[in-house]
Amino acid sequence: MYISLPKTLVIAATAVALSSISNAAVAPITAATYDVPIVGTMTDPVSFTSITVSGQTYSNFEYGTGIIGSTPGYYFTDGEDPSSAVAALSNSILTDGVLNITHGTTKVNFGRVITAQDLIFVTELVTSGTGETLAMGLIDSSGNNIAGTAVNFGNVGAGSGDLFAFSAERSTAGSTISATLRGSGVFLSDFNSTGGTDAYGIYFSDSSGGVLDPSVVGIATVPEPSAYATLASLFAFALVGYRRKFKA
Ligand SMILES: [Ca+2]
Ligand SMILES: [Ca+2]
Repeated sequence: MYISLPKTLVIAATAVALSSISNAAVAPITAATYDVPIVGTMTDPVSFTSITVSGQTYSNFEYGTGIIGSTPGYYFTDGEDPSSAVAALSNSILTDGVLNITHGTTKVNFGRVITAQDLIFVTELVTSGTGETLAMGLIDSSGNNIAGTAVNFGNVGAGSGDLFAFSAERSTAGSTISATLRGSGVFLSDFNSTGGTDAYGIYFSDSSGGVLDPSVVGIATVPEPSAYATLASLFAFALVGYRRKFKA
């Protein structure tokens, strides 16, 4: 026998399925928490413990290995001194990074296939205005650019406020930069295409020149709804046990 589901029920079920997939075009990091207290102008190393993008909070981060074609300068604060620009681009530290990267040759390889659930986020040192315009394409497992994937995402800090202020030193001149930090994130679906190849990372730059100064490039995974369900059921069991214990 053919059972026909009411149309409204089908629509409701579809809406639930779609709403569980969190996706966005380039979206700013609107809130964050850090591993050290953020007070005044920071001069010590700072890393994220969580970020919020498009209303979703992420706390599960992976960073990659920087690949730098040219030999740019880099920046860091008084409390840190990365060994190289590659080191500054490969770590979780927000207060060090690479200066004025070159288009198409600055990359980060995350060492695994990027999935539809991975938010790719980039933070940027800002010395004036609201940050630079971000261009990004995908790279394969060998670090080669995947043709046809690149897209211009617009201003890296559009719609957001500064995350915090910090005082950076240039590796080359030894001069100090007063800066703030902004950041944003994208999903695989936001790229022009995936090029039909597994993506392991990104190549990126300022879309209007070469003045993007990234401090961290990472991926943050959308929490699995099933993980929430498991946690919720564990919590329910624990609560039942707790109540029983007190009733006994
Ligand atoms: Ca860094
Ligand atoms: Ca900048």
